[in-house]
Amino acid sequence: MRLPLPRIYPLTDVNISGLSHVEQVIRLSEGGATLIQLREKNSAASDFFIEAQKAVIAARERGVRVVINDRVDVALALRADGVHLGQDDFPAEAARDLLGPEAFIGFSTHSVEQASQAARFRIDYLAFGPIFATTSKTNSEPVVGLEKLREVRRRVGNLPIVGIGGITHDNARSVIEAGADSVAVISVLLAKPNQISAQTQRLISLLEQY
Ligand code: 3NM
Repeated sequence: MRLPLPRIYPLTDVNISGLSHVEQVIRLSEGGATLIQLREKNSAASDFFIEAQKAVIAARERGVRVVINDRVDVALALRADGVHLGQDDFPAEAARDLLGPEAFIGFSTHSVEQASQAARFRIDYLAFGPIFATTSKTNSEPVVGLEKLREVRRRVGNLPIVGIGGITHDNARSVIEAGADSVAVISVLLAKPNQISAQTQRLISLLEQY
């Protein structure tokens, strides 16, 4: 295990923010984010590569770690800090073999069974969600809720857990209290692009006491 997960883990979203990945990285890091996932579900690999490269450079200049959603090839080529994989993405174990022991690898799970299984992989954290209802992900899985999160916490030993889905300033503490180490968020930080830094700062200070 490398560096511990920060309490907040923002994901970029060009549609929700209306901003490029690099601009989102700049604003999120100005607000205090230290780990950011670049998530791109629409653009061509060639376009995403260029955008991600700019974002990785900006992140590096600011001492921020960057994880690439889904694209192991992009993560490898850009020497990003790691990759985040979904259930149907490139297999996590194969990603570990490709990226090496230092890469930061996360894996999405949507049920207690998936989470228990994921705990056997060589991953750095598992994401569990959606904890609450979300409109940020198309074809989102059914809501899992806080009780299932508590169960996952009991089952996966000390593997770090990232709660995701519908997390806001109002419910973020409950996610940490239920056993998540970190909250992954999109819309609460990005929906108002000129408030990204302020909302990031606000969420970090809200979770500071834990
Ligand atoms: N993955 P927001 S929920 C990208 O359940 C993503 O794995 C989820 O966005 C999962 O913070 C989700 O705006 C969307 O709800 C998170």
